[in-house]
Amino acid sequence: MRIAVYPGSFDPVTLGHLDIIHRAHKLFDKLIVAVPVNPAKKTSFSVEERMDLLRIVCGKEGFPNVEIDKVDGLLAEYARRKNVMVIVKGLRAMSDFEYEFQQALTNKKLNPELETMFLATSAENMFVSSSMVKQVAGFGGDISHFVPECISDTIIERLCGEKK
Ligand code: COD
Repeated sequence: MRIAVYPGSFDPVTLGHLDIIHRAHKLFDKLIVAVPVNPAKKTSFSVEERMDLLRIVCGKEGFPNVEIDKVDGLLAEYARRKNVMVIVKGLRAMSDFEYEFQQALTNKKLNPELETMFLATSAENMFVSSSMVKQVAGFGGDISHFVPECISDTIIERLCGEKK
C-alpha cells in the first residue's frame, strides 16, 4: 500500500492546501493530512480546531482515502510508525524552496527510506497563505477567495468575533 503524508500547520487550511490534497490523494492509496502537535510557529487555531476544519473540508470533498491525524514529535519518526513512503509538500515560489529543501534533507537524514515530493501550486493559489487569510479575516475582510466556503464563516467568527 502506498501511503503518503501531507504535513502542515494548516492554521487554517486554505484553498492552496486543498488543491494539494486534491491532486495528491489521487497519487497514493492513502494520504494522511497531518497536523503537528508542537508546531515550529505559534498558531492562532488549536490543534483540535485545525483538525476539525480539515475534517469539515475533506468530508465535504468526499475524499475516499484521506485521513486527518496529528503528529506528536518528529515527522520522520511518525512516517516510520505509519509506513509512510512519501512526504507531500506544496511549493508556491522560490521563497518556499529554501525552507522546504532544508526540511526534505533533514527528514531524509532522519529516515533514509522517506522521499519528499513537491507539487507546484496552481496559478490561482500562488499567493494564498494561512497568514494572509488571518490578516484579512482579522479585519473582517472577504476571505471567500482563499478558503473553502464551508469554513469561511467559522474562521471569520473565530478571528473577528462576528458572523459575516
Ligand atoms: N499552494 C500550494 N502549496 C501550499 C500553499 C499554496 N497556496 N500554501 C501552503 N502550501 C504548502 C506549503 O508549502 C507546505 O508544504 C504545506 O502546504 C503546509 O503549509 P503550512 O504553511 O500550513 O505548514 P508549515 O510549512 O508551517 O508546516 C511545517 C511542518 C508542520 C511541515 C513542519 O514544521 C514539520 O514537519 N513539523 C513536524 C516536526 C518535525 O519533524 N520537524 C522537523 C522537520 S525538518
